[in-house]
Amino acid sequence: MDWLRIARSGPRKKRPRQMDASAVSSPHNIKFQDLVLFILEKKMGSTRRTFLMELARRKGFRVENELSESVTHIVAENNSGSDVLEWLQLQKIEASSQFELLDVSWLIECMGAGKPVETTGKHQLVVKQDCSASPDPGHQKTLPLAIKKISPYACQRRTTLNNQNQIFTDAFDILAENCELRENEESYLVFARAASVLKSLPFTIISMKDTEGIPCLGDKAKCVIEEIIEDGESSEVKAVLNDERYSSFKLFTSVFGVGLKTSEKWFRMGFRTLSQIRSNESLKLTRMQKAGFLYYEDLVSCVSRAEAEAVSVLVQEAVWAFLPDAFVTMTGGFRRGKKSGHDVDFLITSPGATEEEEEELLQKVINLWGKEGLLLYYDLVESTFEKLKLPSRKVDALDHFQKCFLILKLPYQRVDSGKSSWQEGKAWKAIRVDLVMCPYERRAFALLGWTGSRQFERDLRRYATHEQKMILDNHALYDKTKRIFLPAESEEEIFAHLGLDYIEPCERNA
Ligand code: DCT
Ligand code: MG
Repeated sequence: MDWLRIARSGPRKKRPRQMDASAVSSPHNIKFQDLVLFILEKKMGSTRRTFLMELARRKGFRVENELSESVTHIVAENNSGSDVLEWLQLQKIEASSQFELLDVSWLIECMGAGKPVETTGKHQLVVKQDCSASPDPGHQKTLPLAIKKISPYACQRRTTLNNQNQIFTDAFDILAENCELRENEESYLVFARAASVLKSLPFTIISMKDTEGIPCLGDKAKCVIEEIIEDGESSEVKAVLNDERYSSFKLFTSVFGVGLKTSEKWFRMGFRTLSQIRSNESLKLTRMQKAGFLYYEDLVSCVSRAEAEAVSVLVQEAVWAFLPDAFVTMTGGFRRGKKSGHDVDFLITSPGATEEEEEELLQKVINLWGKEGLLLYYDLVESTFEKLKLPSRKVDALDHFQKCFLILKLPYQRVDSGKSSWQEGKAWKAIRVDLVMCPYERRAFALLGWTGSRQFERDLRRYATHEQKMILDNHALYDKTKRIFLPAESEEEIFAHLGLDYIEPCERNA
């Protein structure tokens, strides 16, 4: 131990404490070889740090004087996760190092137990980002990501489903939704971006100090956070939840085929419940809305992963009956690792199909399901795709591929599990399915676009435009400076063209 250094950095007035001679001279036996501790002096003070280091060493722990590559556990006291991250940033440690950031309570428990105790959420100042949905453990991202400056673009952040700030993000999601229903785009973005950045944080915000240096948090967003920290809830969110217009719009738009315009009309007509609408015979409903009401209960209950997998088999069977070489990929939320969703999205593409075969596939699949009695509703939208057209500059523009919005009748016996959500005496469940057919050479762009999340896609396009002078949409990437299209065979290539680190689908839950 470097006693000289510690004695110098200790309080001036007091003399260095008299140490047990054996503790100073004899090296302690290291019992726990797998752990290398470093105790942060900041806010703890040197006296207490020295005491804890000595105690831990006596108990058989290896404790380093300096932060180094070999450290596995950093222990801090009176520091929040962001305090420690800020301090670490100044240390310029190698980004490859991996360690846990723990509160001193963990060390105290270890001292009591005389051995390392398991690190749990209550000890962790910064929790490792969970990438459980990724099949490749080599892609696990740990702490150093958080040390890097947080980007204002969602496509430069890794956002898993392990949300450490749900109390805040739930509030922002409600506020954003309310703005969206009121068609207030500007405020929608304020709240949606705040929710998105908080979902990416590897630590929980516990005080306003933790919000320092986090982008996308303006005064409006900070006020909401502060209120939740102080009172446990936001008065603005409470007001939205009690607002008649908000609850009516939420209810109306939960019907398949009902958008903002229809909701507005029904609200103005004085309707407040779905049964009022159902029983009013003078209302003209579209074919889509009729299906929406008919299968309402099934469609509002979320699609489970087991149900999505069963639908996937149905889609593959039907597609391969006509194009055996076709790739059928589940996209949307399920590709990002979500356990449930409001629909199941698929991208279909075939390397060997002629243009004609490609064009006819979805109609053939629909006809087959029709014959099999599996088709409850469909809307086939023809392709308006043109090879040489520049990508769309609109962030929210729908793509031009041929697609089909369906309601499928998923037979009960095709699902492995999740039977609890099924109604008694009914042998099937209505499921919303989206099929997209794209030309083979555009599959990487289509896959990237249909994987989402919405915020991730929005920021990818914003990033392309503002940081790279490129235009990206679901069909292509165009370099405005070089005036060329940049082709891509994979999502990785698109990220590389954009100068971005690759982000796994399970890290795109922005
Ligand atoms: N998408 C997009 N812009 C939109 C709508 C969708 O970029 N305006 C992309 C992102 C996700 C993908 O298409 C599928 O859309 P949804 O099914 O609406 O979203 P999801 O992420 O799959 O969510 P859910 O679980 O609710 O289906
Ligand atoms: Mg979806």
